[in-house]
Amino acid sequence: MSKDEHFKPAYQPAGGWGSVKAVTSMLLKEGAAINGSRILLHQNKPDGFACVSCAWAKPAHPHPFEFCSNGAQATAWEITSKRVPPDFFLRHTATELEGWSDHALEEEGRLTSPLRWDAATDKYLEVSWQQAFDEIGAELKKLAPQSAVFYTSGRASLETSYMYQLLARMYGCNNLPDSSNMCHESTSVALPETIGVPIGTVALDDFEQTDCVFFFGQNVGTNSPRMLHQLQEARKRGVPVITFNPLRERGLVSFTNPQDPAQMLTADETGISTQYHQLKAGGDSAALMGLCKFLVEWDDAAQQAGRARVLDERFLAQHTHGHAEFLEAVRGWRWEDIERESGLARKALEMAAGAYANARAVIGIYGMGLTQHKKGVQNVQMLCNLLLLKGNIGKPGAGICPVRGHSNVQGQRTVGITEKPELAPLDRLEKQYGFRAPREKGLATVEACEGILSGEVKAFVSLGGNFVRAAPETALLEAAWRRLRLSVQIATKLNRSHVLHGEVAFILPCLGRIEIDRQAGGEQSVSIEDSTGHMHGSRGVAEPAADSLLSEPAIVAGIARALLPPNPKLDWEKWVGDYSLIRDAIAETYPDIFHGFNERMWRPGGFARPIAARKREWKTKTGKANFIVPEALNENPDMAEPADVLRLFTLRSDGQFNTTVYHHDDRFRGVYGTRMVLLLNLADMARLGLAEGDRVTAATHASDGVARSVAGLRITPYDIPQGCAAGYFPECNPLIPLWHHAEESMVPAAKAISIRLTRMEAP
Ligand SMILES: Nc1nc2c(c(=O)[nH]1)N[C@H]1C(S)=C(S)[C@@H](COP(=O)(O)OP(=O)(O)OC[C@H]3O[C@@H](n4cnc5c(=O)[nH]c(N)nc54)[C@H](O)[C@@H]3O)O[C@H]1N2
Ligand SMILES: Nc1nc2c(c(=O)[nH]1)N[C@H]1C(S)=C(S)[C@@H](COP(=O)(O)OP(=O)(O)OC[C@H]3O[C@@H](n4cnc5c(=O)[nH]c(N)nc54)[C@H](O)[C@@H]3O)O[C@H]1N2
Ligand SMILES: [Mo]
Repeated sequence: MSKDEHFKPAYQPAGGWGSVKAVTSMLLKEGAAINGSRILLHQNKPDGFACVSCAWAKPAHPHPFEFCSNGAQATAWEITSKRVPPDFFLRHTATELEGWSDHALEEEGRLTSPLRWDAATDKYLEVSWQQAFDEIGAELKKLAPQSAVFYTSGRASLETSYMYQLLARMYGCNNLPDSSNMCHESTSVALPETIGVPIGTVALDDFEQTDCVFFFGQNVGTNSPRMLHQLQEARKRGVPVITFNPLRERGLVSFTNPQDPAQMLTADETGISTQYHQLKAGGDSAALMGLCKFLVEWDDAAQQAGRARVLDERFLAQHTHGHAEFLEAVRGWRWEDIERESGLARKALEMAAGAYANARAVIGIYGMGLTQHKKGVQNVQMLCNLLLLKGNIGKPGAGICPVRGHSNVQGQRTVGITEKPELAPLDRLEKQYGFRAPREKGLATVEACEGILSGEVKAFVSLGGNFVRAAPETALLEAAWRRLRLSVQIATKLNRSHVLHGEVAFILPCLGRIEIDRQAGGEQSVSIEDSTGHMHGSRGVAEPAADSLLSEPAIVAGIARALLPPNPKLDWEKWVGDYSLIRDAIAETYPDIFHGFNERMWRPGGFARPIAARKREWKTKTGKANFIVPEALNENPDMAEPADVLRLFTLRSDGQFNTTVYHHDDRFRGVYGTRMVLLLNLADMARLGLAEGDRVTAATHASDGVARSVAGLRITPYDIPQGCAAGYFPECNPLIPLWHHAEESMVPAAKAISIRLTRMEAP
């Protein structure tokens, strides 16, 4: 154990002094203390910038400090005073940088100049913007459009995203995978089929009216901490919060509000979860089935005894389709199967079902614990089934609430970033811009990986993100990544997807959202959509990290002008001069959502897009909300699990934003100084002959002939169900086979991977 590594049980509540300390030390470390605290006052304010961290809703009446320690951390990371000037690359070859950690690469600071990799010296060398655009355009013109991929990470604004999808489509492909292909795509596939909308139905005011909150596989304290405000208010009103999560997460257990001085001084903790069910990873469909089974049994008994019904009979009859089949299927599932697959006792499920039955209005919140499974779509649909049983969709205080990840990941889909041509208004785009839009299905993330592995994908353009670290099958993917003809990275900070590169490779550094964006028409603002379908304006407040940076819209336009023939209906240059023209164009393509875009974007709390299911209008094939009967309750059907195999799920720590590792501590889980850990149940440790501190190699248990392993993981005992193991994302990504993904949505099944452990000899 290195001297910096230590482990202690986490005792502090989420929020509280811990977060204040974390904010201050991050600002100091990034050399941004004075400026930083001024800038933070503008975070998530109606006239300021939308936080670059999570996508949680921004209230109309924000707190004076409407940010969490993680949002502040993300801000400090972006406005850092550290820079990566071109001479950094004269000192380090790309091959040398491959040896650097995720943290070390990004820690160098903000990229400042456009760079082109030079084969003779193995170094990235400075080029002019025009040269970069011209060469990228020339390379892409040589390729068949189907062999190029235009990936987006969920941070880019609505304006940039709209331009980017136009660029790809005018070039000739729908290859527009998005980080949401690894994230909430299970939601985007599940919800249209069941309730006729691709997004959640809950708005902030529903939290004020709810009676009960169910929480599945979302780590609010780390990943969407501002939601703790709504949860804490609800708890003060006595609203039960019922959590299903294999780990006891601090943020779901208790919370001290750092904006409430009285609570800070007394260290008074509000308990968040009133029930905490530590189910087996991948046990959610079974647990949800158990809840439904109790409700149906109680309802059957009530009918027999002539008492009031437990289910919402009128809602079922008037608004749903397939309820009779679903109730019949529920009656048929056996308790022993439900208990085995969920890892929960029937008694525990009864308690949770009781709280549900007693509530007038229930919100179902969920995150990656549901979506990143082989049965990810089914999981989301099972949660819908539960909510529908008592009419908990489309009434005040109730609804389904997927917690989106990146700050504009939902919005990118709204303005056309999708590989599925049927989800983009292609006819309208054709008319608006006078071109023939490609109609072939494009590549989703997993398919893009397959294409890279097979060599069919030859060019990869990345609007943000860190694809080779975020995707599964790391070893094969990294090797294939080097065989790309062209890699183009539009980015703020250096990461592994840049230092590994194609034959022709560019890094194009861009402004971040927090920075002032000066264009021909003056200072520009952008917009984003939050998790609850509200659109917000965002105005940068910090001085740009370097004069040589271009904005994301300017970079997309630069590539477009080099690549595409001139088009009398589209003046990219004019758009870059004045982003309100891009918003006018968006409003023309999507009038229902974006009419009056420029006027409405500064409304406090944002403007809401129409969500039909909120009004109990069901835009489904049946015209009703559909119950969907699950096929099976086992969530890991494609990976065998003999007795010595564990089910691994991958996690985010308090010190990271996805592949951006701010530091190596996870204060809520008591892990300090390292991320190379494996959290295990003590009984499993005893059974497998492992002791705390042992170093192990984890190897994927699969019979496809590919060896996948991660060495050097430290065994750390933890409160986790037997048979499960937890490790960090992205360190554990080499263990995920590319074929191990959700059935309909193709989201990599990062929350259930069969692994076997071998102890490493002490050095
Ligand atoms: N600070 C910070 N904020 C972030 C991010 C970040 O990295 N750092 N990432 C952003 C992004 S892109 C996203 S998508 C979101 C992700 O936010 P979350 O949806 O919270 O995702 P994870 O942290 O991957 O895991 C969520 C929780 O699922 C639990 N879990 C694991 N397996 C299962 C299971 O089978 N069933 C159940 N019920 N629970 C399970 C884990 O214990 C964990 O508490 O956060 C966003 N916000
Ligand atoms: N095992 C496992 N794998 C997972 C997950 C998991 O839970 N487990 N989660 C998945 C999920 S939910 C997601 S969303 C993906 C995340 O996948 P990505 O979105 O691809 O990855 P990020 O780590 O968010 O990208 C970080 C990089 O974005 C760039 N960047 C930051 N800000 C900006 C900006 O303003 N503009 C531009 N152009 N670039 C910027 C920086 O260069 C930074 O290095 O990972 C997925 N992978
Ligand atoms: Mo995500």
